[in-house]
Amino acid sequence: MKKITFIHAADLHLDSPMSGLKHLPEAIFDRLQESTFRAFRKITDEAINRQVDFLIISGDIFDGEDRSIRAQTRFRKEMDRLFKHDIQVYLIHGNHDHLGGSWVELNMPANVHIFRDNVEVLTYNTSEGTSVHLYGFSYVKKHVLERRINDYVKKTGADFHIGILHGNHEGNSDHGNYAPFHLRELIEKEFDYWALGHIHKRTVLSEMPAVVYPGNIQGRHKKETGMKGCYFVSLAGTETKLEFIPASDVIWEKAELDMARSEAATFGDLCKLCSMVLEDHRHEGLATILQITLKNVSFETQTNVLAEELLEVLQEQERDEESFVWTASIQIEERIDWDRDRLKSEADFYSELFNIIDKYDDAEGTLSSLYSHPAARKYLERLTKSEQSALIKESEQLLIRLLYQ
Ligand SMILES: [Mn+2]
Repeated sequence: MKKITFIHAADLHLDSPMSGLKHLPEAIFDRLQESTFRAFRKITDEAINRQVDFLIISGDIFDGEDRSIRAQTRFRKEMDRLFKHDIQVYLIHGNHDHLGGSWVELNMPANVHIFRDNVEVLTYNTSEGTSVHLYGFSYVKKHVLERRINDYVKKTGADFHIGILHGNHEGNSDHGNYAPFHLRELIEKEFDYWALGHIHKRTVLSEMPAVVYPGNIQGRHKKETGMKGCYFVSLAGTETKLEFIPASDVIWEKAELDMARSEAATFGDLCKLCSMVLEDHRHEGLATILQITLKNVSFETQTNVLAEELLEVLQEQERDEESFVWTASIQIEERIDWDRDRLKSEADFYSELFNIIDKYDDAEGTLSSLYSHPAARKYLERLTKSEQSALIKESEQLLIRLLYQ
């Protein structure tokens, strides 16, 4: 039976600057800065150990269009290792490392096949006589907004057909709408596998045929949570097998602690409780960056002081750990132990206040002086709708607290 195996990865974003995280202790920041390289190393290790036919990388190999020398050198080192093991690499460049940028070019070994700016077909043959056609194109500029899917035309004469595409599955608004496509359009091509890139969240859009976003290989900020990696794929006859391979060296995670259900009476108790949460999130040999939310914290607690001191305790005990769980933030949600109706019956003032809060729809206007501040605006991302409503809820709680105490 005709058979091939390969690894499909995407969005390596090698040498991501991890901006906005410079406040971390040096050792932790260094670990993060190395993380994209270490994650990629795990992938090439797997390719060698499993003796795959080839590795596919579906765009955004480099984070910056200048393709830092550091990133290219480290990437080439991995390509050389694969070359020695006779493993081919098929790659396309995406919106981050598009061909229009300017960089100092390091030559890659002969096993690395880079698709150019028009969809082209490359052929791979195994020694057992199985043949594969691979289709793909690289971004010539950052913003490729045109539909490119019609340029993929099946060329007969191979046992397997694999489409490689960096683009947006239409309807996904979290990522730039580059080279958009509908799933139906991919399926109509009658390929055996679609190796997608661009969306950083791992998603299998279809299983027959397999249409796969492996996601990025290493989370780069608090919104890219969980273990990330690549897929080991085997195509045998008409059967496709997918196996996820974890690759991240640093994992971003979230934890919630419900104080209404905990026995923590003192600060010491709370520290102990949080330490247990840290242990639950420790992954041997890996690093974790954790955001903790304490829910239902009682009304009387001095929340600012609590969060600050707790954070210090939790961070201090992790400083020298190899497999650290670094608490990046402690979010405190107070217990709502007042209800609107009761307050309204106490004074008309509260009815009016709640009315204003419910009708309020100008978070952006209120925050505009912050967002136009020359120093602050560089670090701020636009608030999403749900972040805005969380902020309004928090403000309500603060107001009631100040008014009622
Ligand atoms: Mn990307």
